[in-house]
Amino acid sequence: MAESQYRFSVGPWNIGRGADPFGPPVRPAVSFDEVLAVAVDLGFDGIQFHDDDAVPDLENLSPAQIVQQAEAMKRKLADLNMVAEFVAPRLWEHPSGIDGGYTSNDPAGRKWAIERSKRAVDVARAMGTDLIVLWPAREGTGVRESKCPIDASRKMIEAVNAILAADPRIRIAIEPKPNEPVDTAFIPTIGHALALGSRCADPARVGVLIESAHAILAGLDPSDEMGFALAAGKLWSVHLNDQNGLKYDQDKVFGAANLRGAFDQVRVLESVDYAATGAFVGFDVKAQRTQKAEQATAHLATSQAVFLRLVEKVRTFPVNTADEMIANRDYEALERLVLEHLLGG
Ligand code: XUL
Ligand code: MN
Repeated sequence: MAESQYRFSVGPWNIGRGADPFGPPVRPAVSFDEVLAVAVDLGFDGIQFHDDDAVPDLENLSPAQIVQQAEAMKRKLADLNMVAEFVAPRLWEHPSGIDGGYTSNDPAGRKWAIERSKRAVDVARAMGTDLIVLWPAREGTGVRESKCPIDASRKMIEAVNAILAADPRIRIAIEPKPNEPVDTAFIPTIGHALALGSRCADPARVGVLIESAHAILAGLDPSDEMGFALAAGKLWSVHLNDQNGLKYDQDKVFGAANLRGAFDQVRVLESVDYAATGAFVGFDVKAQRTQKAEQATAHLATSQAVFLRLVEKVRTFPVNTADEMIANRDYEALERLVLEHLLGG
């Protein structure tokens, strides 16, 4: 049974202003320093960064200035005993990425996306992390006939190869999501991400980050997605959260919609002693729009508390009894055992 200590991480975008597509912000902006203070308070060990979370306005800085600012950020984190978990190039907000980055129909857009990704590699190196996360946000279509899926697959591989070539130590974790902001994404699942990685120039340096909600949006079971990646030695980070069925990407508190599903995710992580690999447990959760500013970080504390309670639930699960039931093919008894255990019985 695993006994290792988990390392937790969070991104600045997880403490937000409460805006949604139907309304403006409902809370004041939260500075990066306040985010850091919350992370320290919660006992988190790592911060997840988009490239411009780490180096604001990087499009208007020289490569040398970018590195200088990233180094300053590293020092700021170190003073608080924190590290950067990963850096993700934010390709989906800039005008040059309007039609997707790597799969844009505009060659200038594709060139920009690769250059921007190389700057993200510089930022990662300067902040002391070897992990780049790629969420292929707009790498897909709203109108299916607007891009060729065969070409898109080739362009994605070219982009991943260019990033790998930028630094021989950099690793890439692809974070797939089937939709939003695009209607249909080219890399919708972990299977697609792993297949893409296996066709790149250096497959050993391409893995995945699994977000619970993204798997659910693809109609898949997050714990099985994790199991599939773990079997390949490719689960390099997780974004735990929850999702109430096929809606927009909700980023709910971990376990809030499906506590048993959350238990199953923790169970699969525990089964391989994920904590011992040094990989982080990240929470990609958002505060509810209705939450008042003073309590708008409770979603992080709750996600962490639920995770740790579920670790205890996994560690105290009556495995021998379950094994007997499985050997006897008495899955109704197993169902009852799991439910009673989760209910505290
Ligand atoms: C989007 C999402 C991103 C990535 C990081 O749904 O999850 O925030 O986690 O770019
Ligand atoms: Mn995420």
